[in-house]
Amino acid sequence: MPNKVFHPEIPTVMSELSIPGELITRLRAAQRIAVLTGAGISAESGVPTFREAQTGLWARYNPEELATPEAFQHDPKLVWEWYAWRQDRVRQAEPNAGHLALVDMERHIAEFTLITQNVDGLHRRAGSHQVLELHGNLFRAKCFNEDRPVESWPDSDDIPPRCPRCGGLLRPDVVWFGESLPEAALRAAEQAAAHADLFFSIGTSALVYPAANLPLAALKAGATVVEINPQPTPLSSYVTFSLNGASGVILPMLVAQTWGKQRIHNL
Ligand code: BV8
Repeated sequence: MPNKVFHPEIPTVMSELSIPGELITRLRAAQRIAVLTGAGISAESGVPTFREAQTGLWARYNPEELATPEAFQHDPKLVWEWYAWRQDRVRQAEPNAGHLALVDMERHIAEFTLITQNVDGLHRRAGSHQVLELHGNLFRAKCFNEDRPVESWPDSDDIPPRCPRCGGLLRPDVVWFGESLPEAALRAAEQAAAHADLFFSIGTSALVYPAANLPLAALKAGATVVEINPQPTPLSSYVTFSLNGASGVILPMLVAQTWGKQRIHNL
């Protein structure tokens, strides 16, 4: 398969069987890589993406309306149960080959930063270490009144449960629309984007800010930006390389063609 001719001004689209040679060359030379992931990287683990049609009981709700403080104040039980349903979906899921390929990539790169919008914790379960969770984590709870984490609470029939300190309602420790992102995580993500040789945007619709600013900031700072997504996004026309496909297929291929076959993970 002849290598694709590389036109820097035109995103290079991956041929169905191989990663563009120019990208492999840049990967092998890279010292600093930053990766931003979205719900798409967990799709092959069976975890529904954030905007795809919700199933069953939740089909009639719009996630962007549920993931807000207003929705929680209006119907705390509904919102708490939506997150409990998502927790169950994630508990039944395993990290997929895409998550594991990022664990392999981390081993080859001097400075590797994994930034995720996902709240499912699958990158850590896959074995990634330095993970910046921009939007929090499904499996952590905090007090709605105090805005402070709550590690455990007494069994009760209350839905949502109550804060053992002040009796206020517990809520998921995730960032809802209209809420600020964790400052330290966002600052570290912005630093990683500003200094990366290569920036990957993987499995995200690139619609949600400030996360969606990160690949653009990397591009502005002179990084090679690579998008991995079966669908085009608002970012697609700006990136250096556009790899159209599933991250669970493309990432293992990219790691194998760049650094050779990886040890087989006990998936
Ligand atoms: C903020 C956590 C400052 C909860 C999420 C009005 C007031 C305030 C702010 C705003 C406003 N109007 C706009 C904003 C900004 C707003 C925003 O960006 N809105 C958008 C919709 C326009 N942002 C905010 O509110 C942020 N905070 O700005 O604070 C502030 C504060 C106060 C007042 C003013 C300003 C907070 C944003 C965080 C929201 N929380 N999640 C939860 O999960 O329940 S965001 C939510 O979207 C998820 O976290 C998700 O991760 C994120 C992004 O979605 P994606 O991950 O991209 O998922 P999606 O389903 O969209 O796409 C999946 C992609 O995968 C697709 O492209 C698909 O093609 C691809 N795919 C599918 N299969 C595969 C695949 N890819 C690869 N392989 C596959 N196999």
